[in-house]
Amino acid sequence: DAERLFEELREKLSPQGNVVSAAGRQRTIELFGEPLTPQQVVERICAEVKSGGLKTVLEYTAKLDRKEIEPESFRVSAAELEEAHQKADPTYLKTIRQIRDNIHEFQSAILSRDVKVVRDFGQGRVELRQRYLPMKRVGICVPGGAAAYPSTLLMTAVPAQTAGVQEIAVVAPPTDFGSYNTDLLAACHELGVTEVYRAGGAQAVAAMAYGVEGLPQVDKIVGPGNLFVALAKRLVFGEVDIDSIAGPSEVIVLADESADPRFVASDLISQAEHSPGSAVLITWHEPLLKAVHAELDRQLGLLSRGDLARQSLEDYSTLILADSAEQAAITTDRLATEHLHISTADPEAMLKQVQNAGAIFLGHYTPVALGDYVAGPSHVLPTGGTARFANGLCANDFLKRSSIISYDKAALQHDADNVRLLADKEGLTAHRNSVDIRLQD
Ligand code: HSO
Ligand code: ZN
Repeated sequence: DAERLFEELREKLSPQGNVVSAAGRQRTIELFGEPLTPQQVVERICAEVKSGGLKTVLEYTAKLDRKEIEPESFRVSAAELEEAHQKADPTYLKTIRQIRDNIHEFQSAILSRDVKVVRDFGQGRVELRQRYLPMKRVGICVPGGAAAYPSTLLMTAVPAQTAGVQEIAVVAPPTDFGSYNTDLLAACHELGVTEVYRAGGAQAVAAMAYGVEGLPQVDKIVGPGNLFVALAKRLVFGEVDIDSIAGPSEVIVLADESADPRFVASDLISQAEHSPGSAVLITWHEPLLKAVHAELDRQLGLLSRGDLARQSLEDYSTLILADSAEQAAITTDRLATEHLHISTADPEAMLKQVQNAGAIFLGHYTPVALGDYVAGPSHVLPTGGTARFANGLCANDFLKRSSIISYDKAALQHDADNVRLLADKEGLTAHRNSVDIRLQD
């Protein structure tokens, strides 16, 4: 039946499934001389880092990342950051600055601003406010397993800076794609990010969540990572805040007869090349589906990561022929994808029909890569069907808010009976008394 088919589809499309619900179903790993689930491995690493500190982080780095790091070189030195910046291609640095400005422009436009509500009772006056302040210290995970991701640094650090976060700590695995990547280090220097640490996986998350020698505890941990990073973030939540838990990249392209099959195929492959990545075409125009199929094959043969992308397309992707645009919209909504590309003649009309998607790209000239790299909204987005309830990262995620309440005596008088009544209902006489005592005379 339709429901079963849908569940199967969802299962197929998610390389990790929803990270949270899939954690229990992952294969066990032989790691400490016994078979452990990823969840158990992460629990163990986090507990040990909490008690053992930096020494334990470095032990796990040696064991899991096969990299011996001395305590002195855990943090990337200022000289290293400067040197990477100095040697970097000036055009690259200029691009970093332009993208930073784009991100900053959008993120400051959406930044929550303080709100004040005044309630005037003739004599009495109530002032209610909401005040936003930035978090003090934030930790960012930059992945570095399968490819280098300076873009992820931009898409996390710049929103934090826009919010006014003063201290930003970046962790990246000790690989050539991670914290030994000179493009990444140069970008850190360009953005004024001075704290970069060589660690990845659960041990890096635990280090930031609990604090270790040389790396003080952060208030919030954000950024993508593999299953171990995701599970560790979930584990330390409560000790610190986290962003939503992002799994592998996904895209749905909704396309009608106006779409160019070459464009559509290129968008599908571009998310599949993240490897793993999931790419879905939904169309109600059969000739397009066939043309995209042929075009996928042609383009995969031409691309350097074509084989990786082909694997993702085989494992986690599908081309769907819908009965109608309406049906396509319903399926899209149920999959609640990370990226939705609406490649139709009237994308605004389709946009109205879809509610669940992390980021939505309109029209034939807005490939997802624009959002991945330059546009301004963060590319850290909800995956695995979580766009049903979760949001992409933005500057507001680095703010905390306080409500501020202020009454004068006449206003207290005005609301006193309502307080008394509820205090009586709850039997909390001291609550009632705190009002009575002020209004006695
Ligand atoms: N598509 C990824 C972000 C990214 N793309 C980084 C290229 N570099 C997020 O889903
Ligand atoms: Zn991407």
